[in-house]
Amino acid sequence: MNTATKLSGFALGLAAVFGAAYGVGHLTDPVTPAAESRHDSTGTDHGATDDGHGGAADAATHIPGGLLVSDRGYTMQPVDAPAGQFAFRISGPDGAPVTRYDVAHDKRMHLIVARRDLSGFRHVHPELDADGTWRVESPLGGPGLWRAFADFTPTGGQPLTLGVDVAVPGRLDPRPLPAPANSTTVDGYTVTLTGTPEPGRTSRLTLTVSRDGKPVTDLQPYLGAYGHLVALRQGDLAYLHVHPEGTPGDGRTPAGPAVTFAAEVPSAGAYRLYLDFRHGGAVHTAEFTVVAGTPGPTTGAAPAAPTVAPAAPTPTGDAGHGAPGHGHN
Ligand SMILES: [Cu+2]
Repeated sequence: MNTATKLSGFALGLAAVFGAAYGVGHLTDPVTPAAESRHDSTGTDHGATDDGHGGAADAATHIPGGLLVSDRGYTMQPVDAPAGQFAFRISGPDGAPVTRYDVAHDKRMHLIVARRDLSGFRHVHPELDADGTWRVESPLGGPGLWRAFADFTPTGGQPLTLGVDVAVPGRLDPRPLPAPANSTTVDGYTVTLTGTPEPGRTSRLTLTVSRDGKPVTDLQPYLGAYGHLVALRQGDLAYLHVHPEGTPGDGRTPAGPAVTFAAEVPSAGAYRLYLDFRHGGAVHTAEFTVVAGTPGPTTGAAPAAPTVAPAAPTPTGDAGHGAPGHGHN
């Protein structure tokens, strides 16, 4: 008994040390000192998962989505596909491909991809074969190291987001993360962002859509909402998917111009936000860089990207920021 108690005490100590070491290793990442001081709420989760000695399942429920290729018995496995197609399976706790999924936001599977430099974001909906293979026209828009996220709920299980790296060969010019901005343009729309995410607590983010200087008040429902917001953390692409307050047709949610989200980011640092909205029969994606937590010197992860500035919006500073952020194709 005593031995067992000591052993588990020792194991806990090890986990804490691993956690601390992991945190130190990440000081060079684009995480501000404020994030490190908070790392008891996020960093130790990584450490506890890394150590692999028991408690990993618990820890996995606390770390952000999309960082694990396998969680709670479910594993994402890319499979060979014809040129121009992307295919994968989800294997279940019994090792066999999962073929039964719950519908969430109109779809059984949401596949999100982005390059490791946060460019090239796409959100698509694959089709399921009878053998449990998901197939879709490849959303990978060119060379680079991509992260592919499968966002789904296996029937009888809990919602999961698994992530896997996929390399597309070819010449790649890593792109610096666009500077933080409160306004961006896409497909002729201007989208402005109010609110700043705060690490570890819920923040309201409101995105307002206008076109030719006029508010857009006839947004069209897309996957059961007037907007879908995905946030990816610079450095590890931790994944966050948020749905807005209110549902189309509930009698109190206007169809624009503002769509409000309640979002909680897991740490301080830089994030790329991707807002999908539908108007004129097409889905548009507006992208923003935001810095959560205490504005500070965020050092770019990519050698070529030393330009992530603290969130200090200036009225005249927005013009150049939006367009370069567009990662499509
Ligand atoms: Cu989707």
